[in-house]
Parts: sequence; C-alpha cells; structure tokens
Amino acid sequence: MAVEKTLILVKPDGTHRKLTGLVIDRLDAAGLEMVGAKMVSVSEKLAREHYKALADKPFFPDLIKYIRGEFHGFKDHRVMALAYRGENAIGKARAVAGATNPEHASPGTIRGSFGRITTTGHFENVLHASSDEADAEREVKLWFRPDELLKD
Ligand code: DAT
Ligand code: MG
Repeated sequence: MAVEKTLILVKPDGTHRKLTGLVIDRLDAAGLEMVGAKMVSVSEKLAREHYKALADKPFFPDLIKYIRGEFHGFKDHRVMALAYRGENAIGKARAVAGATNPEHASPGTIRGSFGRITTTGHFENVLHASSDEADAEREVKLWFRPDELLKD
C-alpha cells in the first residue's frame, strides 16, 4: 500500500462544537502522522477553489457559506486545516470521517456520531477528508505552502 498525504479540514460546525480534538484523536488512533496543522480564515476564493468540482451543484453557494463559517456566526471564517501522511492515508481518513450524508454515516464514525442535517436541510458533517489521490495532492497544495509541511 502506498504512503499518501491527505487533507483534513475541521469545518466550522466542528470547530464551533469543540470537535477539533476529537478529530485529531481519531486520526492519531488510525495510525496517521500529522505533517501540517493551522487555523485558516477561509477566503471566498479559497472556498471556491477547494470546492470547484461541485460548482454546478445546487448546494454550491451554501457550501461556500458553510466552509467560511457564515452559518456558525464566525467573523473570522475559521477552519482547522490538517495534513496527514501514512499508508493508505486517504482511505483511512475517509473511514474515520464516515459517509458524506450524516444520516448514512455509520455509528462510530465522526460524521455518524456528530454530523447532522439541519432543519434548513444543510449537511453539517464536521470535517472534510480528501477523496482520492488526485484530490489529495491538489488540496494539500491548495491549503499548505511547502514550508508549512514536515518533510517526507
Ligand atoms: P465528501 O465531503 O464526503 O468528500 P463531496 O465531496 O461529494 O463529499 O461533497 C462535499 C460537501 O458538499 C459535503 O461534505 C457536504 C456537501 N454535500 C455533498 N452532497 C450534498 C448533497 N446531496 N446535499 C447537500 N450537501 C451536500
Ligand atoms: Mg469530496
């Protein structure tokens, strides 16, 4: 199995509900190594670039508001960005996260335990985890400068 890097974002619902530590703990327990970590004030540009593959979805405008913390009252758009490295890191992090739709996520996954669909119909699924190698490479580069990551 290849050694991979992957991007995790603790989204504004996760930081708002004090789940950052839990996310880090679960990723530690999955045997992944943290190689980058920072709080980020998410610009509109960064949000749109991050989610560009979903630009044609009806929920895209709300996705941008959500990742920028606008649903959670943050003035400074805070998200915790984490980069992890390890064997099969992408798959392991996705397994820790659980299914995209919190109603379908297995109990014991972060989304299964703590995600919700709000009364306004928005998915709040606590974290982002890169979905495949191409996405992971693009996303780690988008959120971290090379000098912000531990060397391989
Ligand atoms: P994932 O975050 O599991 O990689 P994705 O990349 O398909 O899922 O979608 C990105 C985010 O968009 C997801 O975390 C929540 C939101 N989203 C996806 N599908 C949705 C849907 N059908 N309705 C509402 N929000 C959705
Ligand atoms: Mg995705």
